[in-house]
Amino acid sequence: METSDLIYECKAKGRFRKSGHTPMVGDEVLVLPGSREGEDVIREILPRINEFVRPPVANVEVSIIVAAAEPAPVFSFIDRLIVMAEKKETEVLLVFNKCDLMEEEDRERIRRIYRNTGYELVFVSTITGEGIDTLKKLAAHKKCMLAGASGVGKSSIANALGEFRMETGEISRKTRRGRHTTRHVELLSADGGIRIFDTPGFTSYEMQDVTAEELRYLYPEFEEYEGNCRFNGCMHLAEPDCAVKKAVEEGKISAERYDSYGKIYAELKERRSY
Ligand SMILES: Nc1nc2c(ncn2[C@@H]2O[C@H](COP(=O)(O)OP(=O)(O)O)[C@@H](O)[C@H]2O)c(=O)[nH]1
Ligand SMILES: [Mg+2]
Ligand SMILES: [Zn+2]
Repeated sequence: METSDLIYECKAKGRFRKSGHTPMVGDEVLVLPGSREGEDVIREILPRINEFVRPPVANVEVSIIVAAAEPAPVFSFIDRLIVMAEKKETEVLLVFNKCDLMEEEDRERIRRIYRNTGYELVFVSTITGEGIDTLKKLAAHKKCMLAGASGVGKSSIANALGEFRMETGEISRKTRRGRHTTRHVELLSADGGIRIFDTPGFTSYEMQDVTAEELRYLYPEFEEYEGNCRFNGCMHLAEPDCAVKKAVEEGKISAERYDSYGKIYAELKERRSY
């Protein structure tokens, strides 16, 4: 357990285990100080703003969603991560790394795709240092989690933000069963108020909570058109007189974002019919 200037080693009381409500990494807790070092006890877990299952962390305030010049961004994958982050009600920060390898036209395209989402978009390079200070300012004093495909530079970014010395370029270890080994998760802190969960980021496991019907509410740029479609409960897909589709045609919503919406919707629909 950590405070502004101290780290305490605490025991969780047995009653937490019995109730199934056990402390998670990222929890805010009330501590009853013990008479000796190492005897402090967690009395109460304060209400969580959210919980993730894989990795098991709580109170993620910002999802730093990372893509890169290479491996080339897969926009439908980025949007799936955004959807999960929105579902958990975290702030979304879009980071495009390896911008030392990007042409201005690549940046323009990315800016255009996310223009009406309201998300902060930061181009960074852990090699040249571009954008790192901006990212530090945006992430400061919040509990952040990095998410993104393997190889985009999540560990490199964490190290650039706080000199955490995370292993980079490693290929994720798998067990013989082909599953990722469960590893110890930590909330790391560094100077400047940077706090990052030391995990490879959330997985599609969290997608289980998302329904096809609510997907449209997880695309912030659709919001201003809600209620303007001919049909109540319009999913903005095959329906006629759809205000969202009209906005796509007029270039007010990007075609890439709308495409990913359709893809993710179809996936969620299929999954539910199992
Ligand atoms: N050109 C370039 N390469 C980078 C940059 N940041 C990271 N890399 C490289 O990308 C590879 C993957 O980085 P890593 O941080 O391990 O990615 P992770 O799998 O998302 O944690 C490593 O070989 C890094 O050296 C960058 O800004 N520019
Ligand atoms: Mg890594
Ligand atoms: Zn519609």
